[in-house]
Formats: sequence, C-alpha cells, structure tokens
Amino acid sequence: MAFQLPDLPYPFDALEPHIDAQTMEIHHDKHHAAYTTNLNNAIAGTEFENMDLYSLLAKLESVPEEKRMAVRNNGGGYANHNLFWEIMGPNAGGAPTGELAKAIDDAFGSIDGLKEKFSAAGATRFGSGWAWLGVGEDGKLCVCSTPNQDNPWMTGVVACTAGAILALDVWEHAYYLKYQNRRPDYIKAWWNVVNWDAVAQKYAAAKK
Ligand code: MN3
Repeated sequence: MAFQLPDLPYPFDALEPHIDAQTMEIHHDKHHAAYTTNLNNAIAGTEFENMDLYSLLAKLESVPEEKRMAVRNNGGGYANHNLFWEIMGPNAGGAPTGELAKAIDDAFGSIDGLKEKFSAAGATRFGSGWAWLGVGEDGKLCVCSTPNQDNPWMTGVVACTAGAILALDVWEHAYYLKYQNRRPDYIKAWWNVVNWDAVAQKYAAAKK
C-alpha cells in the first residue's frame, strides 16, 4: 500500500488529562486508519499511487473527477492527522522560543495574540474542520481554518495556501467523549499538549 498509518508517537493516555486515552485510541486506530485505507483504495492502480503526499494534495485538480473527492477527503484526513499527532506530546505546553517565538511576535504581537486568533479560528469553524498556523507564500506566519479534511497544502482548493506547522482538529470525534459540546474548553485545554519544539522544527523546514 502506498501510504501507511504512522504509529502514535506516545501512548494513548500520554495527553491525559487534557485529551483522554479513549478518544486518542479511537481517533488514531479507527479514524486515522480509515482515512489511510480509503486514500490507498482511491489511488490504487493509478499514477497517483507513487506520488509524494504533498504533491498529490497540491495537484488535486489533476485527479480524475470520479476519484477527486475521495482523495481530497481521505488524503486530507491522512495528512492532517499525521501532523496533528506530531505537534502534540506529553510534558508539553508552555511557550515557543527562538526563531519561532520571534516570528509569532512579529505576526501576532505575542504568543497570547496567536492563541486568541488561532482559538477563535477553531471555535468558529461551523461543523467539522481544522484550525491552522502556517508559513504563507509571503514567508510570514498566518492563521486560518478549513472545513472537513481540507488543509493549506491543497493549492487551488482552499482559501489559505500555506506550509502548515500547527494543526488543531475540531471535529467532534476529537473531543466529544470528554468535552461533549464544549469545543472552547477542549481548545483551551489543547494548548497544554502542544509540543513547541516539534512546531519549531516544522517552522524551520517550512521556511526553507
Ligand atoms: Mn480527526
């Protein structure tokens, strides 16, 4: 198969009490696994099978129409969760340092300015979707939100094209067991599990 479900880089209960173990297990083993399987099924036997994931997402318009929505939804779901697991971790939270901290101050005034804008992007996303922090085409940090499993790598499809470095899943499956309808509470707690060292590495790579 072209794409493989990555292992979760920490145990299911590593993000407790902010994100509960049962949510993590279902989210990774069922939801992310399904996106992976469905992406592979959609591209099986096509020229897209051996394409790099981010090239595929940037060229959705070249995917035949009958497969395009399956690739968009499941390729998005596959890529989005890959990033989501990587930018969280145990013993995390706090604030970024170094070049990333400087870039955040330049773009948003402060880390609190970023948190306010990013949290609002997630909280106000109607229905299911994601909030993003990315390096825009002008090289500056930007915040945006996408519906469903769309993401800023989908050139020509989404309003904000960027190299994503931080992602927040606001689908109900990401928080409903613990937070029910209280999405803002989930978002507030989620900042405690953001692995800023991982985000800084993504930032350095996206700037290149
Ligand atoms: Mn999800």
